[in-house]
Amino acid sequence: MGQLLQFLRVVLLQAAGLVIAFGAGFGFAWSLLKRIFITRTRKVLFVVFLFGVGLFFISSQVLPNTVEYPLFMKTFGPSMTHPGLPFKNIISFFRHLDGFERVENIARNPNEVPAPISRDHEETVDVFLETKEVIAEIAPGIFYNYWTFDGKVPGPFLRVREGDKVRVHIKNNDTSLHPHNVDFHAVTGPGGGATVSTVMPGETKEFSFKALQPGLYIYHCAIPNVAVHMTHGMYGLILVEPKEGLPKVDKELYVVQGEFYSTGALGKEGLQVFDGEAMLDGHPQYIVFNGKTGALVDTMEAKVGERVRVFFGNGGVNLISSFHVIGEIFDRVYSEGGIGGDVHHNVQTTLVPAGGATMVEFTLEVPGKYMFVDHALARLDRGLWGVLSVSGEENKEIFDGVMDTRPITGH
Ligand SMILES: [Cu+2]
Repeated sequence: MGQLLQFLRVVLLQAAGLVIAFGAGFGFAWSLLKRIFITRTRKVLFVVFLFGVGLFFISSQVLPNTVEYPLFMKTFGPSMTHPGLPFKNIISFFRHLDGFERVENIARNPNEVPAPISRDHEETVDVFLETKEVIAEIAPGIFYNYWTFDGKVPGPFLRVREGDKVRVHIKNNDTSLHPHNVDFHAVTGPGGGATVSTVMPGETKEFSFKALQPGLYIYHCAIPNVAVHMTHGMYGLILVEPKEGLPKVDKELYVVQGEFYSTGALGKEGLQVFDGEAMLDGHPQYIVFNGKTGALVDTMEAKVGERVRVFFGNGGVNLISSFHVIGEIFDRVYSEGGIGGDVHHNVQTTLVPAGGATMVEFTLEVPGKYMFVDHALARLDRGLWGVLSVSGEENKEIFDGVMDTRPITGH
């Protein structure tokens, strides 16, 4: 209830501001008219004339079809839904606020990667996904209504083998307020599965597909407005391993970049309402790895001598990622997540498009802290960074120097 009042306060303040501005403007115009036109009839006629002209020019632009937030949004996507939130949804969200699960930590642990597939034959693999709308912190003290696969962002890392038949079981939790579905980029078929997997709250569905081509693929919810569902956290990765498997490594990490659009400015505390206009404009308040700021701090560790593979995806919905690990060079990059084509060697920064993925591999030679970033570095301040801590023996042959531990405060 308190949160609803907080949201309504913003809307009411905006409305009050508008009334005050219009009132003062009208009073000012009226006092001017008094001087120009002497008779009352002429004054009134002139005001009616201005009102008529104004109505003619703005009517087609601003009259909303439904009452929603933000007001007056008009878009041209393939579905009838656009990134505004109908007021009735906002009200029902706040009415059900107590019914939502509060998730202590929305971030998917980057170490949650299933072991490589050891079998040498095709199988039918069952995959279970549950769509769930929850409330969790995006940053300390800042709460967001996440829509998820299995209550974490990103959804679970799925691992199958080329040629496998994948049987997908999708359930929409009964506390959800929206329908959801799943579109796997690994699927050959209409909508990547979205056309046959839409589940209303409380509903369960099943469909299957054959994993024809090896690669690392994004999966995501594709209910219109698709961008709105994705940017609430509905994405994850599925790896279709090639028949011969991938080269052996010592550690595999799972990282997905995503954008979050809130009406409150960056750092504004409390429960944040989704901002459809900011999404259309491509101005996210938060850009993060694994669902929240700090998700990859104190969660990634490795040892000198280990070979690391990062499964990296980009949930979008606007930005392209320039994925880079500070202090490392990617020995191998499976560009755009494709397996079976050329592998790129000795790459510093690799592009990952929205709705795309990549796999990078490197060997750790020297201990220390290695930052994961999108090298569009202005995004660091929106939360887009993580740290891989590497312990082990120094190797002066490769890296030698004295660490400067003085605080650096200059600009
Ligand atoms: Cu959805």
